[in-house]
Amino acid sequence: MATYVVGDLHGQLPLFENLLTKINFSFQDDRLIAAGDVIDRGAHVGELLERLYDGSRDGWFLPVAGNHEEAFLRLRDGESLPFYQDPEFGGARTLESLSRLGHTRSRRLESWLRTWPFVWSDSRHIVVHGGLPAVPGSNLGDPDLCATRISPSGNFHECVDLRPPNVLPSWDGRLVVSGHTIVRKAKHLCDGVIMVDTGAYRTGRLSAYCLENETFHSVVGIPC
Ligand SMILES: [Mn+2]
Repeated sequence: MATYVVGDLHGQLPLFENLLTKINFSFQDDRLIAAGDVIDRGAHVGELLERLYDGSRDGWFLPVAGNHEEAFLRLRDGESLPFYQDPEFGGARTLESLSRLGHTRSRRLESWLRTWPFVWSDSRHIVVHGGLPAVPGSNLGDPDLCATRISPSGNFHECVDLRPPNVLPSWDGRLVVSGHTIVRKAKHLCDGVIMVDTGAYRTGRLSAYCLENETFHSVVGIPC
């Protein structure tokens, strides 16, 4: 059994399929965790979500929410988020893609997105999109603060918004694996923190980290 954490997918279904092939992913025995930002920017958001929705029902896929999922759900709740459909943020791609799926399927996916947690963890690892909010007065993070701590900007939960140098190791020594900030190569940021987002939507490089083997994997292709 292997558990992989994949960086920000942003609708990159072909790259995702290539990655599964490259790591010889077993849908029976392995698990894959997405470190948030599965939606927006890419051309295949709806199809990718459907693939992952099936994967979660079959038990091999586990999601963690990113700032893009948080923004999408707030928009759906009627908030005015002018930045959401900016080309840079890429939300129009998600709205178009979901509308192509039709009302029933897109509502089912939206309901599922509402269940995504901010953190996945086990006894040795913590997966979060941005980083762990800092324990007051220290330079260590605490996953228990993820559900409540809001960014100073007021826009997002802090855990989906943090970037280096504010991506901190956990106070309890568990390894933190995060996305959100694009790195050229998936790597250790420092002791206790791994970054896996290699910016697939624009670089064509999609990366993952295997928790059990402590190995990095990536594929390179054409982003869509
Ligand atoms: Mn992000």
